[in-house]
Amino acid sequence: MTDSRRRAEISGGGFAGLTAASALAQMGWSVRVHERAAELRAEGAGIVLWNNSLQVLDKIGATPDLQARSMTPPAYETRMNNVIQSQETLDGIRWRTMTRPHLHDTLLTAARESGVEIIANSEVTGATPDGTVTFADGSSAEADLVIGADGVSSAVRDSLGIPMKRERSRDGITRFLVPRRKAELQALEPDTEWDNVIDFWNLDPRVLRVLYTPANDEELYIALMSPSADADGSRVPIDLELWTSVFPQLAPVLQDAAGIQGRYYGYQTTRLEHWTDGHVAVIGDSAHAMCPALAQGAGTAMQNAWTLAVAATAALDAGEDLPAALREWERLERPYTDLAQDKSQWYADTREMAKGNQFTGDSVQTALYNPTDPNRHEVHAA
Ligand code: FAD
Ligand code: 5PR
Repeated sequence: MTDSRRRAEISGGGFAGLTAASALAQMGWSVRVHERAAELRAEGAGIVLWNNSLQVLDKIGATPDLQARSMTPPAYETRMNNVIQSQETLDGIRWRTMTRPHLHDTLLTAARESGVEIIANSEVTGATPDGTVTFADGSSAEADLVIGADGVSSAVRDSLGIPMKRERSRDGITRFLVPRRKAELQALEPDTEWDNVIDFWNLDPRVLRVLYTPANDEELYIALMSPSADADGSRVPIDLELWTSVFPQLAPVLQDAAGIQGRYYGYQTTRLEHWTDGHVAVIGDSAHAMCPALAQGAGTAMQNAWTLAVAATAALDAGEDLPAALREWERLERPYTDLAQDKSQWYADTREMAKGNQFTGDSVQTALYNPTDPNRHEVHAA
């Protein structure tokens, strides 16, 4: 039996690829996701999602699953030298913290329930504008739409030869998931609200920062930032003596982190000349890797996955030219991602987040965006 449905082939089973896959499958497409790794799972520790991606999770039906093991902390607190600069309650801003494995499991379940075919050990080597995708085993496939959601080293992007600029920032981070140990932390600092996100900054005499993010009742995400030029600060496994001397109130959780190998990631931003070529589009880190300051790398990936699925489906329903529709999608949607990239890089370069009171103006525009509102562009134009 031949399948007369529209076909999408997606390279990469990360947050971008799985979101696009669920959306397209729910819009009637036949979808295959190719994941190079042997297993579908998320690397890394914790993650924060905002309204822009939470709206997409609502649409693909993944919210109940996500809610079950995630939280919204009472406030986002910023400290300098352990002195509180701000405690922002983020009223009116939808946000949630969780572990990366939990978000990935949630998206995987949604994709499977939507009828997506997910193929592990399937490495994509490239794509061509006519909608052909090629694989490491020498085979190839044809699709109406090919999506490169294969991360910062994207094979789909590189095979198309899209001009790209890469900028590296001076800071980087090592991330861990550790047990909450709330009672022990409370014993060390009884006046602290240990359910808050707490961004502990130290700039003088040495740049060292711990971003403390509760992910659920049992798990804590901690991110340890230092300049890449600081050999001891960026060492893995972490230099426990150094970190506990600067952050003694975090000793119990730093001790857990010291028992994990860890990996130091330098911040980078990549910008492409264009995100689409013929029947191929790139989304997520493949198209727009960004510094983590605004916590929007995955958020914008999921936002663009959704809007791409809507735009491609609408174009084919109307009998329009898909390549032209993809260019129009990029023209309308890209400014929101460009803004998130620019702002995240500015924060990374200036370390202005250390001042606190950051959730205003440009800095929350991406977080507040609703990519599922069909009238969103009219609202902005008006
Ligand atoms: P990836 O997650 O990289 O997924 C790509 C997938 O494609 C992988 O599974 C890979 O194995 C697969 N693949 C690669 N090549 C091939 C190939 N040739 N063929 C087949 N499969 C392939 N974002 C947030 O929104 N909130 C946060 O709080 C946040 N914190 C962050 C903290 C740090 C320190 C960093 C570095 C990033 C953070 N991000 C955050 C950003 C976020 O992690 C990324 O933007 C997001 O993971 C990108 O998703 P993706 O699906 O595009 O790419
Ligand atoms: N927010 C989050 C995060 O993980 C990081 C930053 C901000 C959720 C670092 O990993 O500012 O670097 C940041």
